[in-house]
Amino acid sequence: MKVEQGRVTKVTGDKNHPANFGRLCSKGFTCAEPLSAPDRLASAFARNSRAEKIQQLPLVDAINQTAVRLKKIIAEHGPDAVALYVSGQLSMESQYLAGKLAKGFIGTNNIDSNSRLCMASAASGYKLSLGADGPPGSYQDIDHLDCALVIGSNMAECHPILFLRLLDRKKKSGAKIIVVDPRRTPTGDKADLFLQVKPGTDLALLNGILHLLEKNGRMDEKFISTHTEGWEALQALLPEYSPERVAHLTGLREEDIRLAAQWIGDSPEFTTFWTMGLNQSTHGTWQSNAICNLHLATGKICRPGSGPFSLTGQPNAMGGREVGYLSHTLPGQRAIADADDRAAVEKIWGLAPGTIQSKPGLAAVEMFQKIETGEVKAVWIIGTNPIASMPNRARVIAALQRAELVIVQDAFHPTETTKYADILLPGALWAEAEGTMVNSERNVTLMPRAIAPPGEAMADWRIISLVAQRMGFAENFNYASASEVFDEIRQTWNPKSGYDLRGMDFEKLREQPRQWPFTPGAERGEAIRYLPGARTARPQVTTLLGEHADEPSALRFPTKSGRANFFTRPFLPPAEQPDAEFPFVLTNGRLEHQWHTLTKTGKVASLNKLNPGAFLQIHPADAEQLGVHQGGLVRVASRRGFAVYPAQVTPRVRPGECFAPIHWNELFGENLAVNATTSEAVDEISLQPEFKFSAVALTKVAPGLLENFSAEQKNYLLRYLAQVSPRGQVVPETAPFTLAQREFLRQALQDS
Ligand SMILES: Nc1nc2c(c(=O)[nH]1)N[C@H]1C(S)=C(S)[C@@H](COP(=O)(O)OP(=O)(O)OC[C@H]3O[C@@H](n4cnc5c(=O)[nH]c(N)nc54)[C@H](O)[C@@H]3O)O[C@H]1N2
Ligand SMILES: Nc1nc2c(c(=O)[nH]1)N[C@H]1C(S)=C(S)[C@@H](COP(=O)(O)OP(=O)(O)OC[C@H]3O[C@@H](n4cnc5c(=O)[nH]c(N)nc54)[C@H](O)[C@@H]3O)O[C@H]1N2
Ligand SMILES: [Mo]
Repeated sequence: MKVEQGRVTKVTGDKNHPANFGRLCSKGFTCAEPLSAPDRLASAFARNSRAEKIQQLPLVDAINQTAVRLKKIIAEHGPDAVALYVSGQLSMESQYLAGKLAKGFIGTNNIDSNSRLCMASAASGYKLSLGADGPPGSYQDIDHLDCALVIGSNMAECHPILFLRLLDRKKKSGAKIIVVDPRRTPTGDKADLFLQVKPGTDLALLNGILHLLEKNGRMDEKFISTHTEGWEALQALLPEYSPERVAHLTGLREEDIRLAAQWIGDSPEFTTFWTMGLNQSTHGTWQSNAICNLHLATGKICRPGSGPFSLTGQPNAMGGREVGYLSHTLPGQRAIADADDRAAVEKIWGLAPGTIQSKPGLAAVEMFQKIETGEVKAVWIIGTNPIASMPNRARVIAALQRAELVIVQDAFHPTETTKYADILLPGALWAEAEGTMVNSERNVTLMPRAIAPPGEAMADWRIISLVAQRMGFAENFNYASASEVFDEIRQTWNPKSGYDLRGMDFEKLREQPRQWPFTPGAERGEAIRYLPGARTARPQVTTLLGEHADEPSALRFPTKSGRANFFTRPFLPPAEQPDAEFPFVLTNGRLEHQWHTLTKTGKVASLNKLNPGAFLQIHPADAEQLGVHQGGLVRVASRRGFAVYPAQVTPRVRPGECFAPIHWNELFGENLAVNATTSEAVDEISLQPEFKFSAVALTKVAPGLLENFSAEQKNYLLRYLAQVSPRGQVVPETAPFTLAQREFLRQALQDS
């Protein structure tokens, strides 16, 4: 960031950053604009009762009030009456201190994060299959792979810089890209083989591919016998996944399934990339296991160019997972349920043995359910917007209305969630506070403070530590800087999982990002995990990537036996199935130029021009049946609620299915929130909700008055509106139009 007179005047990519080598996506280029948006939350607000309007007050007073009101609820109802709901967009220092306060000092494990909606299934899948969370490889794998399976991931729009790297590899080496998505996305457009799968059937496909790999003699017997357990049971399942049956279950052509298996088998190096299309499923953990199965069976793992690579969503969801910000985890990739892990953390936190509760706390979906029933009385939400992003929005609204105390710590106000707050705390954004974040490949980046936060806004970690101090834990939360918090996090290194930050500190991180595992005294971190001695045998880890790590005997997975686990994961359908009343399947996801609930990108004119508003993709055959034209309004209703969108009639979706972007919620108009429709069904292991699959009914919304205007009248109005609304976006919510009229105008403006 180039800063002049306290303002960011230019943003450029860092050519030396190992994740992007200076390339930025549209959101990166424009990331300075929201910093100075007029709706920045620059001071604290509070109210004593819901009948009152929230009032501005000095931040110190709000911090005091937060501590006093939390303590009162804890005194009356016990520590489990309090919950924290945090975010993968906070610095590692903030995430760590939130967990320390909850689990170590308040005494509740009721802290969870939006990672539960995001990476939980990949995390539990990795832990079961390989013994520890996190991808075993690095982004450098892209430069060495011969085949990429991109499944349940719209990489072109959601990880655009990495996708460019993949396209570079394809161009240079002829590597093949296989994309699996029920929707033809921009990622699918670039695929050598695009598999337009029936939603929710990936597990059948993955088992079917493994079946063919085995039949084609592509198993790595030596790897299986030396490094894995459970192969026989899995092998016994495979004959059930014949190409015929898999074609039937997935809606794919048999020859395409065979071709995918052939390419994977023929490729010396093969990497799988997956994201929400697989994680946000009631079988998300199983799907992650099935991916690991493919790599373990072929031995294509832990070597340059090969491995199961889950792409992390938020900038620091990986850091959060590592510092234990989920309700079942502890710092240093540790587990609440493990007595040794609890003891290790109690020691670091200076707590008496047995202080940390042994039972996992409430995971996100259940947390809001328990707030609604009144079991949980207070919730402190930091860096996430649950009214917009949790499934079954009606429940989340009811929960926050019912809660006795809602504290929201955000950088903007209003958001869909801040209006339910009793106390609002102003968090600084990343460029305004020093802190670290960890990416998918375990690179720790130090974000130096570029500019001052607005008004009284303050680094999240500092707000959390001040609240902790006021609650009576001054000694344990007395940090002068983020660097001091980081130094404590380094102590949570874990020899069992290989999590190790000891070799880095803020001084080293100021030079460049560093990858873990990074042992003390090492020159650099390791690009591939689970190869003890890799560093000593080959001091230049980067050279590892040129050659083959062909000594599988060196490999040791962080399980008890040192072997990775195969899991037998039969295909099961999604929790909710279409029926006569709700005959369509709704899926949802992201667009390239917007970020989540739009608190940032929604303020950037250039991005709004590129992705101006909500829509529903429906197949032309369905549109015809419904009598809906391009831009006509469609009501999409599930058992839980509904939304209304202008139709985007396109063969990119399959007949019987539809897709809506997640970004636009109530701040942008009525009935736009896709999560009004989504379901709270969760994966039994990861507790991640099945956002990607809801049974819905579609109906045409009767055309509004404007449909009757003459062409001349419409043209006049459009020219007029183009002048008063140069951003070409929407007629303001306050304008005296019905939703139908507003949507018509918005669509018409967009077309013009
Ligand atoms: N531009 C942009 N980029 C982002 C974000 C953003 O908001 N905007 N958010 C970040 C975050 S936090 C995350 S988690 C990632 C998410 O990154 P992605 O997971 O790539 O994004 P989504 O659009 O949520 O979902 C990906 C795809 O899953 C497909 N899908 C739906 N159901 C199924 C299914 O049953 N099987 C398969 N195979 N695919 C299915 C959808 O059609 C969609 O194209 O993106 C990150 N990057
Ligand atoms: N239907 C459906 N729902 C989904 C998904 C989906 O694919 N489909 N995806 C899920 C996934 S993967 C994710 S990750 C979630 C994302 O869901 P959210 O986390 O709710 O989305 P954001 O808009 O990123 O919200 C972040 C909030 O934190 C604030 N904020 C940003 N930076 C800071 C900071 O530094 N400090 C503080 N204190 N506040 C900050 C922002 O203003 C914003 O209000 O959505 C989930 N919900
Ligand atoms: Mo995410």
